[in-house]
Amino acid sequence: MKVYIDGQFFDDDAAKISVFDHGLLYGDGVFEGIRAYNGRVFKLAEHIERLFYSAKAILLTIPMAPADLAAAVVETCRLNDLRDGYVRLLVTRGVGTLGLNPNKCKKPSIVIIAGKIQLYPAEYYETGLTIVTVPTTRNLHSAVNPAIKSLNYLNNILAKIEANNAGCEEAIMLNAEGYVAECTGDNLFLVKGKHLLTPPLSAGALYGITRGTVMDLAREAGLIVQEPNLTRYDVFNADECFLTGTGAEVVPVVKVDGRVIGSGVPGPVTRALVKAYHTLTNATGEPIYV
Ligand code: PXG
Repeated sequence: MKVYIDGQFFDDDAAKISVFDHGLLYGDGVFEGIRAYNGRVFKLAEHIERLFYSAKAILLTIPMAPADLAAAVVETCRLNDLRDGYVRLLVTRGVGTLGLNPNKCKKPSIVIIAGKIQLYPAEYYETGLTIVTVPTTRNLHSAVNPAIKSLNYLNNILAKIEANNAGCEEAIMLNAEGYVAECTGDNLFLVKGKHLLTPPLSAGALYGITRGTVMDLAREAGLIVQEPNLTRYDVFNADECFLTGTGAEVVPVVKVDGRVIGSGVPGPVTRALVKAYHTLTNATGEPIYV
């Protein structure tokens, strides 16, 4: 594998970042998780845009123009003969002192890893996930804003550990007010009649790129897409429930906190959206090989 670091490519074992990089010392940095399908990078411009928004929010100047960064992602995929895979793009605050002051970090580092992704087992898409609500709540907007895809994912990692301890792969995270925010690495959707519902970004959901894509696909399919505040009660009484994310794509949920959702099997709307999403991922995106 060839890993991109600050304009150069390194073999796996030579691809290293300093222990004095504040990305490691403080989780000070931002990242994106991107998928490639069928020789194309899916929604690349959207991921680059979100990376720049995250960076702006933490006053991190990415030392590269968006178009050049997008080209570097494609180049990294090409050098690794990637047709279907996963790209981790990150920007760290860079090497600094042992104090947390980022002003001591003179040069942010850009890393691009193009590899394979560990997917959920295929059976989950057939039978649906069982998930739980966990005690760790989503970050407050007044703290590290949940819209920032920062290198400090500890809050979500704690929620993931709580999910795993309960024997589940994913977990619903509520916000501090008790409304549903999202899952640890996925956005949450409900189907209720002709309506497709997902928590608003103000509830603490990440501005998920798969979320946006699925909302578009749902509108095209004639569903009424809304973003109301949602509670666990709404989840329990939905017709269908599913999660979206770059890694998970569109994955059905059939049980939440011991309550069976709808008929207990992945529903027709979820199945149709899974199919529409696959069609789109296979046919669109930034070409890697021209
Ligand atoms: N919420 C959170 C907190 C996320 O981290 C999503 C929602 C879905 O967003 P996208 O833009 O991907 O639709 C994410 C994304 C991983 C992994 O390694 C995590 C994500 C994406 C890809 C891989 O677990 N999280």
